[in-house]
Amino acid sequence: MEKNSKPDNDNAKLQDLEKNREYSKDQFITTDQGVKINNDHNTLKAGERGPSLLEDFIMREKITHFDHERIPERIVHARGSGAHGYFEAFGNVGDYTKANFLNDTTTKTPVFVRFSTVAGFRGSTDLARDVRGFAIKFYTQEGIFDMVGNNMPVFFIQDAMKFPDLIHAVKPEPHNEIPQAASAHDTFWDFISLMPESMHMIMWAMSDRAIPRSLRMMEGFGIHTFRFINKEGKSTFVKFHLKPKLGIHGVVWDEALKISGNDPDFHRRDLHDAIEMGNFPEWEFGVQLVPEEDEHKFDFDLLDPTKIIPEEQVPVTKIGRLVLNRNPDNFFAETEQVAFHPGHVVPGIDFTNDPLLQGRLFSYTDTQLSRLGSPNFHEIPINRTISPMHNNQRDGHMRQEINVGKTHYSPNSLNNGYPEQAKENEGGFVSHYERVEAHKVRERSESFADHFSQAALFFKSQTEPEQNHIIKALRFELSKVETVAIRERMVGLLNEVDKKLAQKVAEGLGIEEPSKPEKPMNHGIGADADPDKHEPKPLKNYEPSPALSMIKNPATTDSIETRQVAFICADGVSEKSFNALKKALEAKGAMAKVVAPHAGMIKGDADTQIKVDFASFSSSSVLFDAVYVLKSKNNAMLEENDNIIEFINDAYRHCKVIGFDEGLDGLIEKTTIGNKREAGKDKSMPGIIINNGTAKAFTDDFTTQMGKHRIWERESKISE
Ligand code: HDE
Repeated sequence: MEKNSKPDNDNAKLQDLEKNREYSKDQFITTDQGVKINNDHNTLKAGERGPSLLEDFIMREKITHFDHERIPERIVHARGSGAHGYFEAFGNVGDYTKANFLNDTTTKTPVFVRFSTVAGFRGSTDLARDVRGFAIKFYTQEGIFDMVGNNMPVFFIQDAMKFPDLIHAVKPEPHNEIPQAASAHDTFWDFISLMPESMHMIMWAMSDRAIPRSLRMMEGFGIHTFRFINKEGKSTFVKFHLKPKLGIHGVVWDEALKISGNDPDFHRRDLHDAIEMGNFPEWEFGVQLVPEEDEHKFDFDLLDPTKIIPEEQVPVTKIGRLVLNRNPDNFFAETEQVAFHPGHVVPGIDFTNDPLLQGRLFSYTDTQLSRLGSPNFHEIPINRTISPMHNNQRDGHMRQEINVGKTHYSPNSLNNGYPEQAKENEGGFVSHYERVEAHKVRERSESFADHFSQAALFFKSQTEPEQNHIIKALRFELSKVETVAIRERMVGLLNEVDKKLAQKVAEGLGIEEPSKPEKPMNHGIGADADPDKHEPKPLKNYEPSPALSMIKNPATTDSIETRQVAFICADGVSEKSFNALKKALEAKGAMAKVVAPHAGMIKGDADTQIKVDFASFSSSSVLFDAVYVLKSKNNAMLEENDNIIEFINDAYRHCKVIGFDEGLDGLIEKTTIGNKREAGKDKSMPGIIINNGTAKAFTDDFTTQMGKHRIWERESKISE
């Protein structure tokens, strides 16, 4: 769809937004008051070289507006990217929920989705090692439902009271505001090392899930257990899941660091470009359902947000499809001003007593009041419901609505009692009829005390390369911690999860042996940090769960759709080679991008002009999924180019598939591949494919190997 064009589909929210869209094509520039401006470039002055005049309302208006353009960024999840789309229900959950949008298969529900990192500021890198927010606003006919989730199914803490502490600890340190968008520093690990309940989440946060290849290749989770409520008022516990069509993929850490330098907007660009190209990101929306009667059948508490329900135990039922098919027209108006809230629910969905969720139910409206500045933030176009909205709330900063009539209270007789309350059978929201009888206590339930069993389950469910990545991530992070006691405490906690893991991390940190943690909660420092009375429970020995591994995950496919391959070419490039792989990639939905020693155009060996997408001096292989080096009449041009040699070396190090045309031995010799080959260290050279002229064999091999995403067997041969 052409940018700025009017919505051409039946998306009711996009049409609603149309009332607020402004198109300047063929228009004069005016002041905010609509007066046409004759000269917008020069201040009104007393003489060409004289002082500026206060009467210049045009200049004053322009500068004043500019002075006030910024609003506070989100306290967490400040860095984000959004897109419009729709949700389509499969219509198979009618027995469990009366929510219309989950049952009506004839209506596409408009959505706006915002992905985010958590810790970094608004301008920070997309590739930070961090949790990703995955927040969906469903504009349903019955009001707005927000699923404000993450790309990991558990959280660091069990009670909302600790959230400010967690966030203070992970954000840049207060004395020097360092480091940006990174958890690798003392305060974060100090807090974590005193917080055994965070160990399960730490496993996820140190895994490759924290460095996604693309926002389009992440799972999404609602985390907390919610409730579905059906027409009879019966409640079923529910966990929300989103499974990406393109599988779940990450990058490697060294790559993430380099992407941050090469293109800090990597994820934002990828999402934007994919949608512009018509490669619409897609997820299946699924639920795990647990009958209310089974609440206590698990050996963990369903209300504990540091626990998953293993998918092997309760399978995910797919109930719909989420597609993102339009970029926002204006980042600030839409992606920045969108306001999510886990408390935005519609009839058929309700809360549980998860103490983290309960705290969130307070926090999100509260935060919008300072971020967006007014209780009228629901009137901002992106936040406005498409269902009818009437109530007796009035006034406040920037009120848009003009409420007609003289009653704004209830009960009233002057307006015949309107707006009137809706009975349950008229669609009125009625909270679940849950019986609660208890003492008021500031305590954590004993059923929340098993902090290590699911952390161990996660670790043991990973494949070997994935386990190694967790070990390396922990080594990296903890090596940046300056206080040795914190490192030691962390190793002690890891030892409670998995001995091998702790041992390996300890080796990297030069710690001789992981010692039994000196009960971190009762340790000298922060002795009364946690008034939790319950001793952590002993480890349970669970069977591994393949659904927890990205590599073994049933949602991971070998599709190479939308993947980008760098074609390294010089003038005189073999057009036969070029066209053969390009065609094979395109047939599988992947793309060839030309990287050459200079920008502009290069000439093929049959004199075709080929557009260069990236000059080697302003690009890097970390921005691509695989590399193909093509022979040309002038191979020396590549051999002598250090950028190209580094390009190939990085692709090798990051375990990517690399194809070479035959006859490029001179170049190969100059790369790591040449060194390893020479030294006989890497005879089999997995993922290094030589094109000896049999086009089909080469292209088949190349695309099949790319489908593996990374050639992990190579990793063990790379020393760090
Ligand atoms: Fe949030 N969180 N959060 N959070 N959260 C915010 O709301 C908060 C938590 C999540 O793209 C804030 O509008 C508390 C869990 C996402 O705009 C704030 C607690 C999960 C986003 C807030 C949590 C999330 C936020 C900041 C502990 C995963 C970004 C700006 C009880 C299920 C939404 C804002 C977007 C944003 C509070 C924990 C997800 C301050 C108090 C658990 C995806 O209200």
